[in-house]
Amino acid sequence: MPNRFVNVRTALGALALAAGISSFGGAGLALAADAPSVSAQQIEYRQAMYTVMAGNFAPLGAMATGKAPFNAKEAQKRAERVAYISNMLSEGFPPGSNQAKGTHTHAKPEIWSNRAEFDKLMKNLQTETAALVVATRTGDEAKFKPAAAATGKACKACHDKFKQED
Ligand code: ASC
Repeated sequence: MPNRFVNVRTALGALALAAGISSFGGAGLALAADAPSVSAQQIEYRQAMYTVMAGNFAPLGAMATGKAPFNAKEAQKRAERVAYISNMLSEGFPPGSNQAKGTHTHAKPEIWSNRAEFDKLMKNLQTETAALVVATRTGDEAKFKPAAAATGKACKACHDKFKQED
């Protein structure tokens, strides 16, 4: 589990102790009820990663499909971000973060019940985004286009299986 979530809980516990209240006491309960649950934070964290992912893949998609002119420097910058984030995504799906009260998630339960397949598709994304970085470093549009298309395919393969589109 990523440390930042553990730390929030630890920090709340320390706060409750410092105030001299039991976690079963009224004030302790109020504190716990006001704080977002650990899994709600995890869901928000992974959604934030996908937002940044999409924000950086969009200009790549536009260049790859001719909706925007090819800009080698821009393509490389965006590709590096997409590759970096693709290596962080898996940590957004720790055990027990399937659902949380008050938070909408698009993550299907199969992510946790068929983790090997999810991990395989995630690894594929990492492979394709790494290849996209290599392609953009050449500055060659002809190398960029198929690599961007392959990355889009890797995104879609996982969405088709594990993302609820509602
Ligand atoms: C995007 C975006 C996605 C992917 C996917 C690729 O720009 O937001 O989720 O590309 O549509 O197939």
